[in-house]
Amino acid sequence: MIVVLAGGVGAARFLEGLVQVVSPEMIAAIVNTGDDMVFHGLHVSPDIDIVTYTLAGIVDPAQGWGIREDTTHTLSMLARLGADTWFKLGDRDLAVHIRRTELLRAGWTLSQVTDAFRCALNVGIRVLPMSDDPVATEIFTPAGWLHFQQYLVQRRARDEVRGVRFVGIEQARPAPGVLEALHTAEMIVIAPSNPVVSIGTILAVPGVRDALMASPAPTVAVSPIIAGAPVKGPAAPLMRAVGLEVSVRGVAACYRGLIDALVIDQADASLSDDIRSWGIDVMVTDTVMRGPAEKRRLAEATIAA
Ligand code: FO1
Ligand code: CA
Repeated sequence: MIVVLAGGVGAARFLEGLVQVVSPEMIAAIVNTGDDMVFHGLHVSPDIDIVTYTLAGIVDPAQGWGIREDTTHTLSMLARLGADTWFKLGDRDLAVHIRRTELLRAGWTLSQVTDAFRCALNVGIRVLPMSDDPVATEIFTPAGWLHFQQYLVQRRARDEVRGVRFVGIEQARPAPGVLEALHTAEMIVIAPSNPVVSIGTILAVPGVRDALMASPAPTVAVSPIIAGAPVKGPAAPLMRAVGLEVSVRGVAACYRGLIDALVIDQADASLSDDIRSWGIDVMVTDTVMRGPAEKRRLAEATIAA
């Protein structure tokens, strides 16, 4: 079993490559739920949905989130009724949140709902929420503490970042299957996701970091930073806020003690020796995932590392 720690878009694209080289039933993704938020009374799990929609082949390819060719009639009507509609939820996407919320209210856990949906959408890999307990990633800014989605989407990541916290993390238990997957993994991969607010959240769930450290399996991270900048998202201010350099060196520092190898882009080859001097193997390859062939090659390079 290959176990992948996953955030949203970067992880989903990486997993698309991995399923080309490893049979899907041999893959389990442990997915960040700190970005989850309630909109219009509905439980939205962005990273779980991004991973599931991408592997189901229905994601909007330009955005990397939401459903391809979705419409927004519901949101328009909600706006007319005075609802806050800064979070763009398409009509088909809303069906997922309606059904998820209905099942959660009927007593299902988030893991059970997630598994039912990935089966319904013919996704072969196991999709495990990091926890069934509520965790909210919040960003401290001059405007106070903001939910991650408020910081990122509503306020377009414009506020100065002064801190990060995961509300509820101390009480959060790893979801069923998470620790078991880490204990029995033959390989652990940290996907090219935000090290602070995607992977950092998963690692902060009590027991997860220890399970990773205790695993004899080779652990490889794929850098989400290329040439000093993230491929997507607000990683730079978030990394700086927790004292990490925005570079593959900062990624390596963040995962030091956890990983055996780091996959970095050719653009960062000159930093390899620094990272190797910390006892981390470095694999240099083209890490930009443009099309299916590049995704596949990155997955192959990661396994080779
Ligand atoms: N990201 C945006 O930048 N704007 C949106 O309006 C937006 C809506 C949205 C709806 C459903 C969903 O699953 C994801 C959505 N995202 C949106 C992406 C998402 O908020 C973030 O990219 C992830 O949380 C980061 O991993
Ligand atoms: Ca290990």
